[in-house]
Amino acid sequence: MQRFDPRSAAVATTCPYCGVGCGVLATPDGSGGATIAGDPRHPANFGRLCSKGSALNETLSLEGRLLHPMLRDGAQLRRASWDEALSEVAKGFRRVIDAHGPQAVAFYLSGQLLTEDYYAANKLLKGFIGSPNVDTNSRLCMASTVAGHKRAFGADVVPGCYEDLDLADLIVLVGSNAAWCHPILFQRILRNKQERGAKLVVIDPRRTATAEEADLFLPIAPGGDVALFCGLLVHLVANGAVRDDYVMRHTEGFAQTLAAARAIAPTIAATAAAAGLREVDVAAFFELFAATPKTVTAFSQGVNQSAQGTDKVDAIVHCHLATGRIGEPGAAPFSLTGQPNAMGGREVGGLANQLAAHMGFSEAEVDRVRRFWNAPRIATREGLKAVQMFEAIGRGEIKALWVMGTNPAVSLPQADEARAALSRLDLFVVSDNVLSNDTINAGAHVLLPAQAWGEKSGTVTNSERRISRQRAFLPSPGEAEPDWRIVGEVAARMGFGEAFRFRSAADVFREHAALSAFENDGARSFDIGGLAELSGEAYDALRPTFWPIRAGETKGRERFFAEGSFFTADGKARFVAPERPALKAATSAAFPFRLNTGRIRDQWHTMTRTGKSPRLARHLPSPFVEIHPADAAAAGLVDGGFARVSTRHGECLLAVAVTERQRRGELFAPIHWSDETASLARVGALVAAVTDPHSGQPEAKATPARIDAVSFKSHGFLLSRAALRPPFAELATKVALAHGHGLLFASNAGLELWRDYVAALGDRADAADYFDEARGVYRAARFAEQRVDLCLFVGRQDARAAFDQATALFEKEWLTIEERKALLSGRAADGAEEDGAIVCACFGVGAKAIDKAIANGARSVAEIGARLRAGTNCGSCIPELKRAIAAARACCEE
Ligand SMILES: Nc1nc2c(c(=O)[nH]1)N[C@H]1C(S)=C(S)[C@@H](COP(=O)(O)OP(=O)(O)OC[C@H]3O[C@@H](n4cnc5c(=O)[nH]c(N)nc54)[C@H](O)[C@@H]3O)O[C@H]1N2
Ligand SMILES: Nc1nc2c(c(=O)[nH]1)N[C@H]1C(S)=C(S)[C@@H](COP(=O)(O)OP(=O)(O)OC[C@H]3O[C@@H](n4cnc5c(=O)[nH]c(N)nc54)[C@H](O)[C@@H]3O)O[C@H]1N2
Ligand code: SF4
Ligand SMILES: [Mo]
Repeated sequence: MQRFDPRSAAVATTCPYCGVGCGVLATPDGSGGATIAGDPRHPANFGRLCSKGSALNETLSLEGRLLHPMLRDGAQLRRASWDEALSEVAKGFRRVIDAHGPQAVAFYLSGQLLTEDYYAANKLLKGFIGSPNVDTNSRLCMASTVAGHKRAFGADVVPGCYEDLDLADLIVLVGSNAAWCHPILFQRILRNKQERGAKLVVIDPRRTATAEEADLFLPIAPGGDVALFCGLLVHLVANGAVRDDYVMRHTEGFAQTLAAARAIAPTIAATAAAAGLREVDVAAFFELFAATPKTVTAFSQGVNQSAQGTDKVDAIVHCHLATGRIGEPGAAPFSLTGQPNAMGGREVGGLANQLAAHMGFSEAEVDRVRRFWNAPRIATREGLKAVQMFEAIGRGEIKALWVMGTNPAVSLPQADEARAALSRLDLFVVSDNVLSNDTINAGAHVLLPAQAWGEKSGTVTNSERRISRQRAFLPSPGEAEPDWRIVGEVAARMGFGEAFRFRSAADVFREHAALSAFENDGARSFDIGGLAELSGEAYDALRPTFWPIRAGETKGRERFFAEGSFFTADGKARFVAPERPALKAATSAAFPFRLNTGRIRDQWHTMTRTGKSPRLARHLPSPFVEIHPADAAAAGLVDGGFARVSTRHGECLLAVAVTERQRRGELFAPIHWSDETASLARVGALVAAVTDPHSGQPEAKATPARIDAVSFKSHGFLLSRAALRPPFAELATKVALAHGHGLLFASNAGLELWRDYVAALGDRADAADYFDEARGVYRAARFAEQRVDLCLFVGRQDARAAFDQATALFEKEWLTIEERKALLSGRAADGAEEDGAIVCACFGVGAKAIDKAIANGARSVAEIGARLRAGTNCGSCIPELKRAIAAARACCEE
């Protein structure tokens, strides 16, 4: 944990990762780095940070950063001036518009842009170029929630706030691995459990770290959620838990929806069968829910990323509407948003089916925005949603694309096709922070350097509708510029300068706030007119604020709908009968498994930032696929071996992790690795691009797949001061180190090849080798001064344990003779602590040390914390500490 001196020049900002939106205090060190601490005054986290937030200081280096505009010259990118690059973009768009019309231009944006950036980009394309084809990675993320909210509430409003998680007596997490993905909220939930005795139910096909903390865990079959919540609605009615007064006064459509629910899940037995659950578990859940007025049901991608995501969202919402558990302290359906500004993007209208400021494409709304922007060419109909947008690019209908703040060549479903489509573009512009990612490498014509977290300045909105400032605390490097300004410069060069006269982020924000209030008589939920006249100083000093905050108001609103007043024409909420639940794509003899995809604790998306952190790399350093032991045995797969996972759309080669946490017939693979960091682990390439009919969100968690064992002659790793990429490391993953480069690999090359490779690297002055042909082992180390310069391990076994140990030695400034010997033996030096896989990222505490502490008598998380400090800072590793204690106990009892 870093020491933080509150009197020093700390800047209060917001974490750039998940939608919890934690406040961060960053104290620049004057040489490009900063000390990071949680902001005790921020209402999202009250000073706490998770492992990713705590490691932000390790992601600030300028290595790999895009610092100057670049233009493509044949196969190469060359540095260009801003003027040249911007003119190229403006001229290119103009050329495409003249030849093919404005709809041949598209922008693909991101929930990691600031609200100001998002607003400017949306205004340029929809308002002035006149193309509706603006969509965002939120289509892959929150679109089903948006559609579900709009259908049920008449507007995209989250009815509750984080405090509800502290006040609820029952928290239901559906399709959410909050322990890893919203860790600080999860800790609030655990505190409520501990201090107030709240109950936790977790509904997920996998026994996740989140599930391990649950009082009741429902290992649901993929896609079983609609049936489960239909069954719950039926149960609530049958057991008198419905609030008839609320339903009568504030809702429409209850009877039809109940009839549909009865057709889908008439009884507990039918529900259990449809959801792949045990009847006792379903009954226990229903009874708990029926009996607990203060219930929050929080949900995330297990709900949204589904071809029935909108129905899933509303099936949950229905149970809250029926019981009147909405907008009351401690009672609400609650969407946990993913990205730091997923909400801001929804507010500005960054989705293709929205225009701006929660307005759509009705004639009256188009007319209103047209007048406000003074934009005669404004788009008048919905644009193409992400998946359709990339299909249109593939067909050659969209000819110019600007990608801002997202990495679609990795994150879109059927990512190989999406990537291939990019090569058809006449003009392909990317604004990013990095010089290289899979999207840029798909052939971008123009690269525009955007300011990154710590350099940029503006606002983001978190999951509870709270607007917070991100503030710059580092100088802007190279020629990087804020995205809103880059957009404005292109607009000016296209002749729209008048509408983009923003001098600061505050200017953009004020206009956005004014539009939200423009001719808004209360019919539009999103109204921040109260912030439309903020002075520059007030904007700089803005404290986290809930929306709405209307003109004349000084305080936002925490909760909605306790008294009805929905944003529909008649003020009533809508129950909407769901379709019969079914996954879109069926499994078959060729593709008998279901591939589920998602996140791990210590990486963020495509790793352009977290991938730089050595601390975060040590938890799960390389790409893998999880499979149930029985399925593994049947397929001839072993833990630590390798497998080819294939679907109709692509294939990956992944390490095999055999685990009881996985259901039979299902696979799970994390989404983080790309061609930038690994050889064949772009999991998006496997995922089918089938989408929800209402939200257009792809079903990223249930693609039919097959898995086959693959074997390599050897496994190993290479640690080196300079980046090396041996050509015969066929399957390789880059692993961040503090003072060098790590590569975990599998290879079919013979040992001699490896020996020759090391020999060819030169200098044998201070060298040690170990060659054992019979055992298939080759190890080499080169020393310079007192430290390791290079270390190579090749062997037949899974190299992970040796890797963890060698990494620790590699990072040392000088080694003892003992340690030098230990390095090649693959065993720890006498007396030295062996780490094992890092469990506690904050203090670098490994599994081995934890097991040892338990063996020496530590019986609880607190006792482990007292001995090793593990789990005492961010708490992200507490579920794993508990698992280790339980494992030790089970082992003793055997
Ligand atoms: N560490 C980390 N945290 C993150 C991110 C990250 O990259 N890394 N990304 C952020 C973003 S953008 C997002 S959107 C959030 C996502 O946060 P989460 O939604 O919590 O994360 P996921 O791992 O995508 O999926 C959640 C769970 O849904 C389960 N699931 C799959 N299918 C079903 C189903 O049919 N029904 C149910 N009930 N569950 C199912 C999966 O097994 C998985 O455990 O995380 C945010 N936080
Ligand atoms: N199979 C499968 N696919 C998924 C998911 C899944 O669960 N399964 N989840 C989906 C979800 S929920 C999400 S949110 C997406 C995330 O997927 P992406 O958005 O593609 O992933 P990131 O790695 O966050 O990409 C962000 C890019 O923006 C850059 N960047 C960061 N900040 C800025 C900035 O301020 N300005 C600019 N111009 N660039 C910036 C980064 O360097 C990086 O290249 O993945 C989706 N894809
Ligand atoms: S929970 Fe972690 S990743 Fe999410 S905002 Fe807070 S510190 Fe950042
Ligand atoms: Mo997301």
